[in-house]
Amino acid sequence: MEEFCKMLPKVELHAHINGSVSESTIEKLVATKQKLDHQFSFKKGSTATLKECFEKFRLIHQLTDNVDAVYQVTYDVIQEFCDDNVRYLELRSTPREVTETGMTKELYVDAVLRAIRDCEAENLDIEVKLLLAIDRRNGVQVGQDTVKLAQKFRESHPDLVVGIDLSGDPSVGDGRDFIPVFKEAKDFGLKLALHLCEVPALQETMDLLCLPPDRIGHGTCLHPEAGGTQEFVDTVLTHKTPLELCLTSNLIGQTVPDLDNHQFKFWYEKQHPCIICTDDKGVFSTSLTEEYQLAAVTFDLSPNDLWRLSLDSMNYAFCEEHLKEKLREKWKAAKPGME
Ligand code: 6MZ
Repeated sequence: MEEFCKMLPKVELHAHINGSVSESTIEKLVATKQKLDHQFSFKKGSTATLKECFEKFRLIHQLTDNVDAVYQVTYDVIQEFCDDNVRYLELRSTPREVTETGMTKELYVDAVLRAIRDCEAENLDIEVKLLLAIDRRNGVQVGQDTVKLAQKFRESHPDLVVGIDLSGDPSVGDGRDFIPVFKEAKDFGLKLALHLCEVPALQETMDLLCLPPDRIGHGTCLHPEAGGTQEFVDTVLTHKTPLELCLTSNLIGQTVPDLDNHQFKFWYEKQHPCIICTDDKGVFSTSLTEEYQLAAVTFDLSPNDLWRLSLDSMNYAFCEEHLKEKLREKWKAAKPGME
């Protein structure tokens, strides 16, 4: 099964750049700093609180405080996903400014896009797109600025900048405050991938679900057994909003009690669009191959089921239909006879 999951062409639709940074990239970056001696990722099988997960991002951000580091991380993350046979990758990242190093948010996004373009120029067997992330901790004005930035870079890179993400500590703020910002993004043709109900959030969820977003990140607590409501479930089913599901992330962050009770089962049994993703492959010491393996073992999925899950994920990508069509050929070539 391990070999099958590795060779399977895969689609990654939920990967935060700074959470995806590998140990080898960390080593390169630490070498440029003095006196940084931290544990940047969780060991396999460990658990943490979500607060502790967010503390890791803060540490990594100290390493990626300049454009060279942002470029390096993005470049390495793309290469690593490609080595893992990910053939279509949507990265997301929160533009950051750091006065001491002269990094502005524009320079941040520029560094990410340069890394994507450089990988493209190397003819890697992977297609990469970018979503700009709004960190809910930073408030609506920053959200507004992020959408403006996305609009600007979409004009110069229409083939790369495809959407907006809402992420950050789910226990902070009210997602409803961002609704006008999301509507503006949508009007401009940007897609919406929103972290929703990663923890129980009865107040904001319904209004955000009704936008509707183009995809939901996690949705851990949407269904009644996990603290959600039947109304949430019905709304997601009505809109057919795909779910980006990250098993190891939810397990380590303890937003699910155990994998048997992961929301994947609930939605997959309803034949609802489910996409297996890594979230933060560096911080959670995983890979997309491992996430597929974990899904196979936990939910008793056959190679044919996995092949179908992976191929169907292409349907929910934020790219042009002709690119999806072209990429689907890779699945047919990888496993003839599977339908
Ligand atoms: C919510 C998350 C997250 O943007 O600096 N992020 N937000 N829930 C999660 N589940 C564990 N994992 C990552 O990548 C790091 C940022 O992504 C968001 C957080 O805002 C984090 O600071 P970038 O590339």
